[in-house]
Amino acid sequence: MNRPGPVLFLLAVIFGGLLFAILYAETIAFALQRPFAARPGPDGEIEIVMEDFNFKPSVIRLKAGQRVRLRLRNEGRHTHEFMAGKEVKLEGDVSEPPEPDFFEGIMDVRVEVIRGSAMPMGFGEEEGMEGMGMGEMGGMGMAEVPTGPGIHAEGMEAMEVHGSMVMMDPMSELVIEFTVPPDKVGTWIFGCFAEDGLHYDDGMRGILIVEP
Ligand SMILES: [Cu+2]
Repeated sequence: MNRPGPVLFLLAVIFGGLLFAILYAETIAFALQRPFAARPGPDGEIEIVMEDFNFKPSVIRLKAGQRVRLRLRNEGRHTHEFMAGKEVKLEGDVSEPPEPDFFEGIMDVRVEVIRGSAMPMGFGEEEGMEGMGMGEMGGMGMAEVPTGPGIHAEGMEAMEVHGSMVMMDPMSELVIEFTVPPDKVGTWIFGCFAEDGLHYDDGMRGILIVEP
């Protein structure tokens, strides 16, 4: 019986390695280009850039109890949205905004438009108030959500608002500031659901992890 010599052994290792690399090429490439989970800096701020069609970074880690500032910048050519929630479901073949809304029940939220045309909707709503839009019931007194051109109460009522979201035109910048509640610990999805979920389907999505 022949014993495999060292050369044969070496060949087997090389061949095995190659086979592994070929089989898992996609996974390896994905892992290499995938940014590590980004965390806010010492000042609590984290920058999230929107492009056509992705978010950078796409994995964000926040800590419960931390006061954070999500600085969103739309560097794409399209109007983009930012929404976060637990689970994205398909309605027919359309990806629907995630539910329940991550921001629901976060009452100390402040949304500030830094530049350009951006519109926040539905922030600062109490638990169970989801879908009520920006009406008087929306807890707007607590959340210092700016109003401006294009934000009209009637318009909001006519519009179906699924949870909290911001709509941002190209070149716009906006900050969402809030304290991460301990009951939000877990893994969430964020994404842009513009154009009937097409942006989301094209890769405009990410993961939001809240650590205890
Ligand atoms: Cu988008």
